Amino acid sequence: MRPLPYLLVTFAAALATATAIEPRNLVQNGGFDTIEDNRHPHAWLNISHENHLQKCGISLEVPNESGNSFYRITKLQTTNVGLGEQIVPLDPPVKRIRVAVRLRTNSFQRGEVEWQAPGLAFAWTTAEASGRKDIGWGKWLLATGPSKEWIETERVLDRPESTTGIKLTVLGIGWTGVVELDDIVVQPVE
Ligand SMILES: [Ca+2]
Repeated sequence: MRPLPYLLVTFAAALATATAIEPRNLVQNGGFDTIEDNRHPHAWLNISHENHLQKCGISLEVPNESGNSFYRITKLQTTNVGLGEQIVPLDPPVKRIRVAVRLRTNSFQRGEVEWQAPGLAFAWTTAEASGRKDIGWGKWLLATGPSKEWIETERVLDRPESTTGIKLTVLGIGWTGVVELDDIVVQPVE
């Protein structure tokens, strides 16, 4: 039989493992490493029909640069359209999350208002179908200006009680230009 102190230490370690929140990324295919139909990024719902995208002057690609894949949106018109969506479920113990994305926005023209910029929008989701709760644009991860380099932006958000997940939407509202996204992260931090 093992001595009591050994058992206590083992029990404490097991408890710590059970309660600690792992810093894992909950987003599926946040790095755009896998594609479907040789074209669409896996796990990102394409919410607009192909014909509609063409009519709106939009093309979506998953190019590869030195072995790294990313999402590229070319948008020639100011038409409003959603360009990819993923709902990330959050387990009840998660109180706070870090959301991050890398953006490269070689050339883009903002829409008429400040939030009409390329990037990632969020909304909390709840179990009820009608229960989507918007998160204001001030907390979205949007490009602040053209950049030839990749720029990572992040926010830490407190998850409201009764919400069950966060919906990420790649937004195409008002802006025109070429925008690239990579390494999208939703990470529990508390
Ligand atoms: Ca990538």
